[in-house]
Amino acid sequence: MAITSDTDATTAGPGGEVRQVDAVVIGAGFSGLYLNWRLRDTMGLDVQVIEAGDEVGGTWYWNRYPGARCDSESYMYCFAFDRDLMQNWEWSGKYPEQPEILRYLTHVADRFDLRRNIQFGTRVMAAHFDETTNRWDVTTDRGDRLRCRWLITGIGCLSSGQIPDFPGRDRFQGEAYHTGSWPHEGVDFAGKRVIVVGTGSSGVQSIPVIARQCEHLTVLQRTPQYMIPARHATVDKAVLDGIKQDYDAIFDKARHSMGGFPYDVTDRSALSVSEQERQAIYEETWAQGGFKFIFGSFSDLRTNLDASETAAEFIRSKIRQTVHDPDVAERLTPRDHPFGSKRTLIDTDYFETYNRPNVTLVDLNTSPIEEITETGIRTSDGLIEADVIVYATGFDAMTGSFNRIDIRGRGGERLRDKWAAGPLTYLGLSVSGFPNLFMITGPGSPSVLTNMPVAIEQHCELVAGIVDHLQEQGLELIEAEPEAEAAWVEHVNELAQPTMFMHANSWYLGANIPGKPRVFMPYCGGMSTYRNHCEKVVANNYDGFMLS
Ligand code: NA7
Repeated sequence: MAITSDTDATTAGPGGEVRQVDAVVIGAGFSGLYLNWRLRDTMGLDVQVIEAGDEVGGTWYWNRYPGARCDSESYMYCFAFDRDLMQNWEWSGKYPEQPEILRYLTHVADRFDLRRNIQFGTRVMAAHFDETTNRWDVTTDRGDRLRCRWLITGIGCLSSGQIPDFPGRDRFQGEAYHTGSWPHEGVDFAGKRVIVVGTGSSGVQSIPVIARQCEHLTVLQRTPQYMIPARHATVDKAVLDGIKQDYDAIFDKARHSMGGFPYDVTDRSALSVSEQERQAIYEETWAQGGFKFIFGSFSDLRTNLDASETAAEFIRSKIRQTVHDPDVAERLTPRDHPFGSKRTLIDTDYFETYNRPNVTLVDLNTSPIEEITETGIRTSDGLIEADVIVYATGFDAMTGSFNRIDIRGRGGERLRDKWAAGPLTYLGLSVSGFPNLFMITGPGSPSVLTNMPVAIEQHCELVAGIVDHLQEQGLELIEAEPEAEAAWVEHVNELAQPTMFMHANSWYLGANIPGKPRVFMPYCGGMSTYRNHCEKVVANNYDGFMLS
């Protein structure tokens, strides 16, 4: 059976009239919704948003797999641009589930009447900069042709799902799904034999839920992961009301923090305390759950291998305590990469799931996949028969969604050619040779290393400020200087070098996609430093940009 995937795209149609607008925004997730409101309603621009899905939501429209949940706490995983919106929305739990986030985003779209200039069910296929008109010419898979002054991408960092090219992949006759393009009607696992391939966030969230629903679940694991318990719970209304009263201060703290969270951050080294004290601190932050284990325990878990190893060993001991079968526990125990080198995962009942009699763990390092057959997946240990295969195999992160669009700048230069050896940007926002193109949370910005809505709002506000400035000054174009871009790329690389991030094969480095250049893509200097830097750029008359 064909695998459902959001990566399908038809070619551009013949096209009719060219529609002139001020701005084309690609995507109607958090970024596109906020930009639409900001540019249209506060600046009076003629904006056209183009969205591939049939509703708003972006990531949260597509990722509907069982157990899909955000690992930022709900009271912080929202917009902060409108006080009434913040005060009126009620989150139900500590971590918001996908349906609740989607409800929130549809509520935002309703509240600000955002749908009327969003074209749904449409993919942007190409965007070419025309140097004679200083405009972007945009075409879609429905044959639309638009000409705009500003081209802004809100296409997400993890939107191009990837299913590895396993031999025989298309032979499977059962149901097969990628977590990132899950059927909207849901999947009935009752009485079925299921295989989940992959143990990143999507696998780890879905595995416990699928295990409870299906007859038998086999998990195919390539890399065991470090995980911190979420300690998910319903949110007491009184607590939420208290937070709301303090929202201004909370968001201010988040905006000026490392990760976009309003958490108190310690500057204590894991190596500066006694073993007993260290264990006590780990136990305390472990009991709180979520990212507080990182931010609230020690400052050097992501920068010092010895410090990181103390956290790794603590988590390994928790796995041993939780998983009854010592052999299974050992296979689930990460040893080949340091704690903090891959995306830290937040789980609910993940390790406990392996105590269920209907769950089997297969280590792909000792039993590699040989082929997919009509009835299941064959590893070197034999055929695992299945009715359903769930590919929780991740995304062509950060650059994949750009490469799917034929973006061409000055002289017809293709963005995908320019980025052939890794993404080149200034501030993760702008690319030299591609005037008036802005990328919300593009590669080279804090993006995926932060609480996304905080990063998104900062970028959208920066873009709105730039557009406003150019309009006020009667200027036509803004474009990154090649030298500033080169210096930024070097800076982003330099920052990453001493961190744990360089010690694992992660999607941050493009390592999950065969042939993708190994370059650390996000900016890891922190939200606060990045924000300050951007403010200086603006204050210094758009330092690093050419305005004309
Ligand atoms: P991830 O985090 O990229 O996880 C993908 C998983 O699939 C991971 O366990 C991979 O193993 C595994 N994988 C990928 N390719 C293969 C092949 N060829 N064979 C076997 N296993 C494979 O994607 P998610 O969707 O879980 O999460 C993405 C982000 O969404 C997440 O970080 C959050 O920010 C939200 P590997 O670890 O590479 O060995």
